[in-house]
Amino acid sequence: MSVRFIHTADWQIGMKAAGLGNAAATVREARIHSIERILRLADDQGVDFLLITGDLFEDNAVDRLLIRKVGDLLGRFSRPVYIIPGNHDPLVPGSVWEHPVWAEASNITIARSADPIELDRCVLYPCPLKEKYSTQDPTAWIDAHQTEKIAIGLAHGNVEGLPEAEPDYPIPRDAARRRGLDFLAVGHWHSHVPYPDPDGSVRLAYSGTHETSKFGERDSGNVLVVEIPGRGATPVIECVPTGALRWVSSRHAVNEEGSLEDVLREVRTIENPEAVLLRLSLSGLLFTSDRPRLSSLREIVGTRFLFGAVEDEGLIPAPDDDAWIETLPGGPLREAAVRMREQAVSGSDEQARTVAARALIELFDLKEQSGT
Ligand SMILES: [Mn+2]
Repeated sequence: MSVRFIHTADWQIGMKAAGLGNAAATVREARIHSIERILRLADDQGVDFLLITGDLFEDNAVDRLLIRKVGDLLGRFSRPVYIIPGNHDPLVPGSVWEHPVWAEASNITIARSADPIELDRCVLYPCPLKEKYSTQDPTAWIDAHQTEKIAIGLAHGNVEGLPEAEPDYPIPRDAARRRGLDFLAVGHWHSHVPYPDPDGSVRLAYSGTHETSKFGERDSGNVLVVEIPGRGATPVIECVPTGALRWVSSRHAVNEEGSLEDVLREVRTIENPEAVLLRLSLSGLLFTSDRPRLSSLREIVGTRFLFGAVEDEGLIPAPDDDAWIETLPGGPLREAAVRMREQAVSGSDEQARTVAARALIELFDLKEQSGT
């Protein structure tokens, strides 16, 4: 008798999305719209239930209206939903889990204690978090070896081997086998990460967040549809994209005249820019003839995308390309430009070089605008 479910985590509802200006509201709303997409997927796939393994909310202080909104959304869903509190929304006095919406919805179970939940064809082993930090393995209490039904764990923490120094809620890499689980659904890491056993079967995985939450996430914006054919059988896992927004970090080192043209071309071909957050980092040499292209880039990135930022602090004026300085009127202005030029190329430290390069670029722009 198989069990089929959706594993998701880290919705981080109420996330501030700071530093994104006008795009922040859209980014926050997208996290709620993607929930609707997950519920439709659950219906299409005919799953038995939904597992949410922690950090459904950004923190315990989020707007109570948001809790009501998400609770109602899940409460209207036709299938059971099992939720564990994570380290962002731990089960503490005054937490989001005290809101009446959770008791109103008969299909939602907030796991408030580390006790098995026995269902028709499986047993769930939830590991709710009750504080923000801990050095304890949250799955340590589980012993499912004697269970005859399919055994599924729900946990939130850092699987051993992640590039994080702090031993915060550490989860052993072989926790599923060690505890006798057929599958251990883990939250906390925002990218999808499967942990294959030596035989290739995956019994422990991060689903990752359902909607990308920041730049640099490697494989986020998905849920996992998991089917376990029977007790001891290898889970069949499908990673399904659910995110609507794309966060693109693009780095370019430009060192030849005209190479900004390639960057422009790439930026112009990004599809659905209104659903893309773009961070474009430029480094290398800025040639006078490329200045209009840089202006075009700034204009396109700044207006066409949901959010766009051009980080061009790494650009310095090309050394052999300072003819424009000679066209400045003689006197203090030209002398200052010459000194900045020297600083930009051979300043004593990186900061001094960067500051001088910025000043020089701004001076050039001023010159262009004034037509001198
Ligand atoms: Mn977390």
